Amino acid sequence: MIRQRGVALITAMLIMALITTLTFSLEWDNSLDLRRTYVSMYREEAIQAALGAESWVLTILRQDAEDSSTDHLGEIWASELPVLPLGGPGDSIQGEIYGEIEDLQGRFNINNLVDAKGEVDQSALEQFQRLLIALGLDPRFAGIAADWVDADENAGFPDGAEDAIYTGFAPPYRSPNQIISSTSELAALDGMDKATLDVLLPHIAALPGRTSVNVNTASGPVLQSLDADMTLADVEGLLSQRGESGFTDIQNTFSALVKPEVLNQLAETSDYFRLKVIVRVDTVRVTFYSVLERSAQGDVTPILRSLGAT
Ligand SMILES: [Ca+2]
Ligand SMILES: [Ca+2]
Repeated sequence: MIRQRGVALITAMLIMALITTLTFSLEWDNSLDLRRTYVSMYREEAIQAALGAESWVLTILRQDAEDSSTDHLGEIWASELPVLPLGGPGDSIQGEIYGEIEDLQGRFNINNLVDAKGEVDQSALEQFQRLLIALGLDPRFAGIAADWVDADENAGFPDGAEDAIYTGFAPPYRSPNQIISSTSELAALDGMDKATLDVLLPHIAALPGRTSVNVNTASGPVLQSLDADMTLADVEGLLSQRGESGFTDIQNTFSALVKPEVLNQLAETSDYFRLKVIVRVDTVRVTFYSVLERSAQGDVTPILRSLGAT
């Protein structure tokens, strides 16, 4: 009898313990659910705020096209957007939004590596090699990137990589053999590593079709890539000459520094910009990117939006 009662007691204690664990676990799940709901709500609010900033930026770029005939770093769009608080003093949710606009034509356009027929453009290939060297990176990546976007399946020589290489990787993949819409694709290039990509990415863009370089906004290494004989002193001279308001006469300034076929591809205006917005709502942070295309008539349209890490 005593023995049986003992068993009953132990069973009761076990059931109690189980119920307690179950309750605790339910409460934990509930609080996780609640947290998940808040996070997805805040994330949605952050994206809406970023879209609001984007439409504001469209009007800035539209207005810029009306007000000026060139694009340079002294213009309103080039200044960092002010940090704006989200939510008033009494609101329980606090956050802020800030961002910047960058001229993508101040960068080397990866899609310039091929012509309209999808064949490698030798002069762009050499320019990309010079950019890699100016950045202290391996110039072999120029030929490997050219193979990535060129239409054929013949690996370039001496530097190249086509599907014969990529299909041997684990997991295997194929090169697109066409122009790309995101420079992050270059992470897949044969031999590419994060350290190289981190140095390269701020100086390259992937724009729809071939574009000219806006020398008013180009980085030092991009200016240096314009000619094999361009020295660091030349680049420093150019940067100090252009100051914040850009070059007054690019033909005159560059004709002695670059070859005539490169001179033809230089510009002092831009059609492509990238907006980066960082929004914080409570503990949720969202980084929003939008590539903006401005037409000859001054209309501005978002052509590629993405969310990324800060
Ligand atoms: Ca302008
Ligand atoms: Ca190819």
